[in-house]
Amino acid sequence: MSTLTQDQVAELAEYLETCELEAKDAQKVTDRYPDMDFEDAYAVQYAIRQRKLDRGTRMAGLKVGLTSRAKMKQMGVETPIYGFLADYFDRPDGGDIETDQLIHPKVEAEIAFVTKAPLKGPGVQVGSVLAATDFVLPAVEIIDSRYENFRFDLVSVIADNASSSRYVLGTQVARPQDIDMRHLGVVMERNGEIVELGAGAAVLGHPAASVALLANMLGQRGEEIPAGTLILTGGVTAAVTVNQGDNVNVRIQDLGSVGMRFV
Ligand code: OOG
Ligand code: MG
Repeated sequence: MSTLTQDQVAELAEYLETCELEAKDAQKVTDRYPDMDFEDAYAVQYAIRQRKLDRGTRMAGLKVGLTSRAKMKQMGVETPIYGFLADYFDRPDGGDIETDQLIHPKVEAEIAFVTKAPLKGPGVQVGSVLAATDFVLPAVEIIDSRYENFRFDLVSVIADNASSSRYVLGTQVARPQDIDMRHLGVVMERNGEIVELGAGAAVLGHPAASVALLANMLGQRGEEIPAGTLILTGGVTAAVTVNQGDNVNVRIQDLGSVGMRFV
């Protein structure tokens, strides 16, 4: 079911995307349209993606969010969601993140996948994901909800492209058969101090389950995850607030580290 007209979807997409591009707070979309449902929310997200494509922005991959208990508890929502990664979200390992382009960034330690074969739900499981995975690598996602104080409901955050804003990938990759992703230790440091700890299994029992979930959710729309897709599987731990001047480093066992400076 959907409740919004095409004009309302287009108007919300323009509104939220402008807030993203200008780094300013947005009013929750459900304040304006309390009856909006998931279908409306994804319609707004896809309309934001189309606005970027029409402007010549390329898509760099997909992300799944709210896949660990730590993240669900922190945000007060219990259902995983997905969003897209645009080319200009990408920052190099060891590089700078310009805080004046963001509202109130937080960092998340994540395990990223790159596929080598298409995945199409329903029925995708951990085993089929591992067989279709080229390699995995460590990642930090920088999320920046356009909503004040990151206070949102599920519909509002889906419309806001799951708070996506930047991401940094590590440069060391591993083949899925060479590592046990459930048992990978994850350590996040801010300015040299440990702020979060976790293990791969925090993400839906196995990070590949997050990719399976994504394939199955997209399958409901008749879409697939194409070969060669980058997928961020979701924060292993709670997200950590960062400010200008902070250095962040995430180490993932067997996958090396990834770091960035907030300038
Ligand atoms: C929504 C995005 C969550 C993750 O990895 O769980 C996310 C948010 O918490 O603002 O990217
Ligand atoms: Mg994330």
